[in-house]
Amino acid sequence: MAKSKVLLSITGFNPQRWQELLAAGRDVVLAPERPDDPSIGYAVVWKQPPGVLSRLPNLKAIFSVGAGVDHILADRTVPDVPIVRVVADNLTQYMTEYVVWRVLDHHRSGSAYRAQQKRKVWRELPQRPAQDVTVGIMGLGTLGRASAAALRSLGFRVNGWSRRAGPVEGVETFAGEAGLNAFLNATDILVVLLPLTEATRGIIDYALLKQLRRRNGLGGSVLINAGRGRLQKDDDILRALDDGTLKEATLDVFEVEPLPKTSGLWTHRQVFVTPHGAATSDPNHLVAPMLSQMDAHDGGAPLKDLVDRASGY
Ligand code: NDP
Ligand code: OXD
Repeated sequence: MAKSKVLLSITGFNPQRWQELLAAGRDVVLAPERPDDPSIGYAVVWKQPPGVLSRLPNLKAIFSVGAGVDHILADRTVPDVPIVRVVADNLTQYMTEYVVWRVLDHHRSGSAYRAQQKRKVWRELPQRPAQDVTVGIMGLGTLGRASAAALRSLGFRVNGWSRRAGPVEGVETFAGEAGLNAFLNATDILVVLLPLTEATRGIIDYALLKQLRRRNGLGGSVLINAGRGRLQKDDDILRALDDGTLKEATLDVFEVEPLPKTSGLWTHRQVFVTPHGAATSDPNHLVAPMLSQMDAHDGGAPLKDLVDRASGY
């Protein structure tokens, strides 16, 4: 029997490589000729246009091109079929590199040295050992745990916050609303690796940033957000930077993407901006496992890395 087709629906970047690689395993449809095309069994999507999945009668599962799935669930018409997200060593490695890079850069006064270099200033800045610094990670999932392990191996103290309580080796863990303030009060560098859900939208606001620890010698607390932009309030971050609540921030994600040219975050001297590229989804690493899952599922195997629709991640 012929394999069912894959609908590839990607907005915001070129789907060509995804299409080429998927076509090695199944027929690929970029836009169905009919919204109720019965030959489509799977969809591979990033920010699909609303409604594009809603009437496919034989859709068996939706594959997200990323680890996050808020871009899929934003479309209220998404049918009630399983959603598979990306859990892959390659993506985890990229995110771990990003988090370690940004934590070390803040920790080792990267922005101050870059400013000194511009003025040809030869002046050594104070150092403190990593053991004196606590990195608090919001979101202790696949990506948060990997970053925690890498930071621990460098000597940082690592705390983590998640929805449900549970132990993580070498990490002091906090959970839920009840644990949030204690977690923040013990955090010097805050790393955000949460999914965007109804419960997390806008969580990184001024009041939350005010709870971070500001210890003498460290020069203030630091925010690193590589989760999702709508977890944060851009204006609250600017306010916190301007009144000294925050010393510096690294932001990979923003309320509106691409970050509008008018945003004060672009030019703020205490802000480091990257264009939602902390961990790129690389089709060369991700398509083969997707095709294998589709074949295995057609043969009766359960899907892996499923999203819990009720929790939104
Ligand atoms: P996971 O689903 O593995 O982990 C999510 C973590 O967030 C879990 O620890 C979960 O808690 C916690 N969490 C969820 N909701 C809440 C809540 N309401 N309160 C407290 N904690 C909560 O996701 P990943 O680690 O794989 O990815 C995390 C996010 O990173 C993605 O959703 C995506 O938005 C973002 N991302 C960004 C990229 C970029 O390039 N900038 C690239 C890849 C991902 P619990 O453990 O209790 O379930
Ligand atoms: C993801 C992303 O969710 O790249 O994987 O943002």
